[in-house]
Amino acid sequence: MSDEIILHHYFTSPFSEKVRILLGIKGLTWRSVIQPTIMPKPDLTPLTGGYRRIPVMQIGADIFCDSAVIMAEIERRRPTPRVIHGADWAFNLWADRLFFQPTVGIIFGAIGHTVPPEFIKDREAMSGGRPFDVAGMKAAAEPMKGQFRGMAFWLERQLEDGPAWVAGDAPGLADIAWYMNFWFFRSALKAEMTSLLEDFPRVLAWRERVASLGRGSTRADMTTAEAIEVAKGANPAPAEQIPHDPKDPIGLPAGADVHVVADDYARDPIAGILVAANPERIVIARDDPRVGRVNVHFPRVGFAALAP
Ligand SMILES: N[C@@H](CCC(=O)N[C@@H](CS)C(=O)NCC(=O)O)C(=O)O
Repeated sequence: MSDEIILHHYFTSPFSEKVRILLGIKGLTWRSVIQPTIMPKPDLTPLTGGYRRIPVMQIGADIFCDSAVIMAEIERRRPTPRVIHGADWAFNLWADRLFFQPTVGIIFGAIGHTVPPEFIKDREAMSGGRPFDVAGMKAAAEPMKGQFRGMAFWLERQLEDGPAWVAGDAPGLADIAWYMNFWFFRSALKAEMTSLLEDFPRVLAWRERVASLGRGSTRADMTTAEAIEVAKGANPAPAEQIPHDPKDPIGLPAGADVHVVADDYARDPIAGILVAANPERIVIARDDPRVGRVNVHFPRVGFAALAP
């Protein structure tokens, strides 16, 4: 079935956990494709045109790169129950970047010395050569715990005043965004997280509420090779479904050759033909000998499209 949701991910990926929770809140069924945690990813990059991060969602020959556009597409396809309200995206970006920094610092400060050299090499290459500085992360771990605790305290206060969920009476993207960091921290360092937050009872109870939302149901797992076959046998969704905004500051018409680049890390340019750019996303079309024609979707915020 070419409209199945196929999630390319791996279990320890916090950005994938966001998507898995959204699938759970929506009660959706999805197929799970496990991708490698380091390069090469020979059955992922033909789909994405070189984008290597995780998660990636595939629906037929439409490929969604980055958890933000993945969640936007899931919400578009399955609007009820409503999970995303506009301003939630601000929480999401903050949690992906500013809240994620102390989380990563605490985790790798504690376990950095156990990380295999090939992982270190891969992540250094992904970040444009920035050293994976185990000693530096170790030294920064305690200050980072202070940052994490300070941000968790905002949530404790929020839950004191308000309903059970971060932004209202039902679980929403704000919960998903905040939760990702608690999930990642706890998966690596459960005792440390519990001790850091033991006097934040509302946060701990909320964490359990989010954890029990489920992760949707997975039909049978799919191999990476099967996912390639699905793309090959499908056509991208018609372009009319994704309006091109002529006012988009990209300043290029649909049909122009472009390179799409992330503005943070893993900045390898993804080449394609512009299908649409609008305030929500950038979509390019690509042809690949193994998968044929695919449309690759990126979130607008966090990515640029440049003339090659
Ligand atoms: N902004 C991206 C970030 C994705 C990201 O950094 N994912 C991590 C895994 S959680 C990753 O791709 N690491 C490198 C890799 O797995 O190859 C998103 O929201 O999806």
